[in-house]
Amino acid sequence: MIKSIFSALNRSRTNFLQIFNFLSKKDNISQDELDTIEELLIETDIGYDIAENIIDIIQSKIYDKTDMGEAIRSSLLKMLPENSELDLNNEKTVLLVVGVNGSGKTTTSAKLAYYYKKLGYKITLVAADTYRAAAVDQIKIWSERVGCKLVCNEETSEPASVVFNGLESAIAHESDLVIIDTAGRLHTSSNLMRELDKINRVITNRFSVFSKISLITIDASLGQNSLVQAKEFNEYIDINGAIITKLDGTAKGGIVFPLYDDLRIPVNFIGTGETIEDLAVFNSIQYIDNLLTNN
Ligand SMILES: Nc1nc2c(ncn2[C@@H]2O[C@H](COP(=O)(O)OP(=O)(O)O)[C@@H](O)[C@H]2O)c(=O)[nH]1
Ligand SMILES: [Mg+2]
Repeated sequence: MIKSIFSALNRSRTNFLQIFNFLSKKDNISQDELDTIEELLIETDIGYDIAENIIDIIQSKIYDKTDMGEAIRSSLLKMLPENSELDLNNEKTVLLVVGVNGSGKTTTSAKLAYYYKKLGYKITLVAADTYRAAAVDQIKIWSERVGCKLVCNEETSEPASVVFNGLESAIAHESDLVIIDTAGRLHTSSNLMRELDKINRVITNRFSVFSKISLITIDASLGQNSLVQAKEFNEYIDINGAIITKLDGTAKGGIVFPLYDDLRIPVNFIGTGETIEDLAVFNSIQYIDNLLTNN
């Protein structure tokens, strides 16, 4: 698992190493050189503000390279919460998985079911993406693989009603954890958000025995675009955490920083492949070390 994050962050790490390598030979630095460094930083998806922060550190520590590396590392570390583990508080919990089409909601819902089942939770998976028949088939296969209960209702196209049935069934079966996979695309985002709001209300108004955690799946390969998407979802439903998916691909991974810095959305898990095992708890120290160093 550690190895796959390491290779995933290769593109960003190359930029950081290029910067450190360049700086190791310099005692002063021109504006042009700083601009080039800033471009390399922005390419990693960390965003403009954080790139500026790093530039300030570089300028102030140009005479002390050891200190510079450590200062950059600790400024990045300070930007993220210390503990990223999702706290289920020993309460009955609903994980509502939202995100744009193709970002990995269904796959991640199955991965989460597998992860928590291994920890001893009794899981109900709810297929609330009622718009595509293929979506229900896909999640059926996953739930069989995980070995957990699945609630889907092919007779209704009303996601909030599937959620209602799912939660009733979870109570009847004494599940501790309900994972709800939602749809990602309706013709307009306001329709999608209205529908998520309806699902939200069913959970909070009718099933207050469950505490609710809304998680967004973010396709890391989309870079800064995914930040815009997260912002939009966060305006309609309060997003509590994120799962960065497809970190095994060509993603740069810097998105983790502006996501928390701008939107206060912590990353709880990362997805590093297409099988149910390819999910790991996000670890900020490991992540930053993989981003900055070659070992
Ligand atoms: N490589 C890789 N592919 C992923 C990951 N998560 C999801 N996928 C793939 O992305 C595609 C869309 O995933 P899906 O779960 O159907 O997305 P949804 O539309 O948001 O439900 C599928 O082909 C998945 O196999 C990941 O962490 N790594
Ligand atoms: Mg899906």
